[in-house]
Amino acid sequence: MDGSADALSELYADFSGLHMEGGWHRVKPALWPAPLENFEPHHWRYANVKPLLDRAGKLIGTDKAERRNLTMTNPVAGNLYPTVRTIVAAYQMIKPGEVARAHRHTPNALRLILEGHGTHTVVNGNRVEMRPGDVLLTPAWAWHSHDNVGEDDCYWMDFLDVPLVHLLESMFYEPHPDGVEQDVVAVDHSPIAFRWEDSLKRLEDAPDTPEADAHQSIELGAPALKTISLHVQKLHAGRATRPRRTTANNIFAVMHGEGKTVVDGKTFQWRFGDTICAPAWRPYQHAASSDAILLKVSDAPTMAALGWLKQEASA
Ligand code: GTQ
Ligand code: FE2
Repeated sequence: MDGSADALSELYADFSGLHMEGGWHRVKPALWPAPLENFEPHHWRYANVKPLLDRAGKLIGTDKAERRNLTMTNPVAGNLYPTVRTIVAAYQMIKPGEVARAHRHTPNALRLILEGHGTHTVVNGNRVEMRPGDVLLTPAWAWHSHDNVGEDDCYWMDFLDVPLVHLLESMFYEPHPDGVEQDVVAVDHSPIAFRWEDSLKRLEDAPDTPEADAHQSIELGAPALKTISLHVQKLHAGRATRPRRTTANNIFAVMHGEGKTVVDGKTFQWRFGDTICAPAWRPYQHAASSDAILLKVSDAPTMAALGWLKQEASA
């Protein structure tokens, strides 16, 4: 091989002319030995979020915003939307008397109710009350609206696989032609509703799991959604979990108690309503100062379906 430097540069110029590149000549490699540190570990405090939602509540009505939601944007440089690669998390608030109009979309969604009574979600014609600690599912393409007929401002967290849908270019969205669904049926028990009191009961009977990322854990649905799994996890006061890492992208929402989580060397002190993200392959470890309960929202089902779910204890 004795191609001259000039001949090589000409070849590379001709590659670009055809919108091509030599695999050996890439500016950035296409393959690497292990997941990159891309999305950042981060912590959002409910105490900071709530006043912002209240201010938005004074300025933005359901006429201007179909949803009064505040998304958690991962701080990695250049990011405009996802919380982790495949999932976006948001806080949402709905005021007494408001209706968040019906729509449907290909992204899967779920909600974790934080505070307030009198709020409902209507999913495919079934109207279900949402109470604090409850988790409600909105599977892909299901019609859904929310309403608040109570006296409290209601706060919850949303999790959606919108960033995955963006990556796969599979987005469809449509508003309901009637604004909200007609002929709605009130239901209390529903496969899309996981009640706080049921989760607490199941957790009490759950075995101790010293090797896992929580001391006791139950799964909601199996999995809850095709792309997202949900685990309600108990952390016992004064006892740290084993540090681990996984290819799954995980988001933790604090349902109860106080503690700290170390994600890849960053320490986050959390309390009720906070959100912590542990992006793929970042080691994480929890330690609660009082008995605590987290909701783990994970893209593990996506990774598993594709054969890419890997997890291990880490240092
Ligand atoms: O409540 O339907 O945070 O469609 C983002 C998109 C909430 C919802 C979000 C949504 C919703
Ligand atoms: Fe939606």
